[in-house]
Amino acid sequence: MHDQIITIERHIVEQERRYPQATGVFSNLLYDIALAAKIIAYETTRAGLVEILGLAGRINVQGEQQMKLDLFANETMIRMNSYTGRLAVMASEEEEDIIPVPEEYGIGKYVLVFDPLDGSSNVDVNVSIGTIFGVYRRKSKQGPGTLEDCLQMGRDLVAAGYIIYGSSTMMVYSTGQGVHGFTLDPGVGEFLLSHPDIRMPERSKYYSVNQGYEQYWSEGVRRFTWWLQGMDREDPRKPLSGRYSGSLVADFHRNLLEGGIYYYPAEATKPEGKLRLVYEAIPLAFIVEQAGGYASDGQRNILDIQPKSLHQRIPLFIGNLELVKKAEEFISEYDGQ
Ligand code: P6P
Repeated sequence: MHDQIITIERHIVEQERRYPQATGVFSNLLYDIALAAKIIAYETTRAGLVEILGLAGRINVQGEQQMKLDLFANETMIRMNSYTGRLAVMASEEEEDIIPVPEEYGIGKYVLVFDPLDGSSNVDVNVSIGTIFGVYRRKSKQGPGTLEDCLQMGRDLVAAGYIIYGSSTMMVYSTGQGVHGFTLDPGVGEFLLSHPDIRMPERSKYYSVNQGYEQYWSEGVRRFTWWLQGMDREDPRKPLSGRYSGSLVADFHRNLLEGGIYYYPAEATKPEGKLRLVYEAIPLAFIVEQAGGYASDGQRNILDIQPKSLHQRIPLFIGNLELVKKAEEFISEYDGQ
């Protein structure tokens, strides 16, 4: 019996077949993202070999030094999606404003929001980094897409996913029909289905948080962390292992496969936390819910939050449903929220 080899292209077509009215535009958009991922993956693995390492000498909208790989990933995502006629508008973590698509190539009905390279400070130390993306249908009626098209709630996502550039390159995505993982075979240049229908394990192994900031946490977050570590005498539990890489996509991916929680809470010095709502928290919240997990800002489901601005920050607790709900309980009980 020969196991069938399913490429991401074939998987996308098979998913499209379930929608008789599908025109193929959405499937082609997902191909475009997969192709952009292959191009970024190629450069990422070469980053140590060409002068692309080191700072690009520019400051991005986040006020952070832009690594050349940041720029390359951003340019690649924009170039691969600007001339296809499938998008009405884009938004990127690296761009202050929305990114219009050139009208002469046709204005499409989809919206793409993305963080082209999250965790890029890890490039120079060869820790896994990632691309995060979300796809919506445009809400505006015609003409160029608008800012409102990019500020939609996660409930309205039609697809979301991420690419992790690590010991291997994987693309994980969902169109609302479960979560599926594909591993890039660099020799062939194809993403092959390696993790069909990913479900978060019942039992959690890890918790991911930067404990260097513990002094800035609220009482509720501190107590939640002690509970995770098995130090809550009123509610003892088996301690989880701490795993924090400084790369959201890498930590999220590990917890998705092995069970656990990642959190970047509000802090005294960062009342909205650090992570971005539109192109980090919302797409990953869509993925985790499709895999049986849950994502919250400490009080509400991330997917039910209406974004107000493109680069809005949000506290994020994401992973195993039981653990995220427990975080909400501690915050409610001790922080009066
Ligand atoms: P800190 C990377 O900059 C990032 O956005 C996430 O990928 C990562 O989890 C977090 O920030 C790391 O931030 O403050 O712990 O160094």
